[in-house]
Amino acid sequence: MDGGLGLVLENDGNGNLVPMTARESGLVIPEDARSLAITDLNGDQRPDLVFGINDGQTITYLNQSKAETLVVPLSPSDLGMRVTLNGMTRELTGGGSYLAQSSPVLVFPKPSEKTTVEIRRPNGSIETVEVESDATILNLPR
Ligand SMILES: [Ca+2]
Repeated sequence: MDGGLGLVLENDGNGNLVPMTARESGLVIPEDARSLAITDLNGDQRPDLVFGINDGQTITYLNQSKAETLVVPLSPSDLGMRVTLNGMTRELTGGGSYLAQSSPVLVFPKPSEKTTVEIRRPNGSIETVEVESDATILNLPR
């Protein structure tokens, strides 16, 4: 996002990030992008992208995936919380983008069977909770 088209990195499944061409990613931001926030704009439980443009209008990309998700709604006071589901870890972060902030929601692929989720809270405590296979939202115990 330095005045070019931007760059999307795809995880190859082995922990390596591989650059995608604009044609492959479908993302083209031809203007002077300054920020990126991730949030669910249309309430379909799939994260959408919101680009802030320097001296220009916001550009949004709605997620076109049909994949089902499990969302974990958090609050800004949960910054630093890590949630691990089926070997995939998500962490709630703050800042990192100019005058923009992503939603405090973690999104995972929907598990195909009942599974255990590990929660690492900002104070270092670790706990586990069970998630049913048909769950689409996981509200963590407070
Ligand atoms: Ca969405």
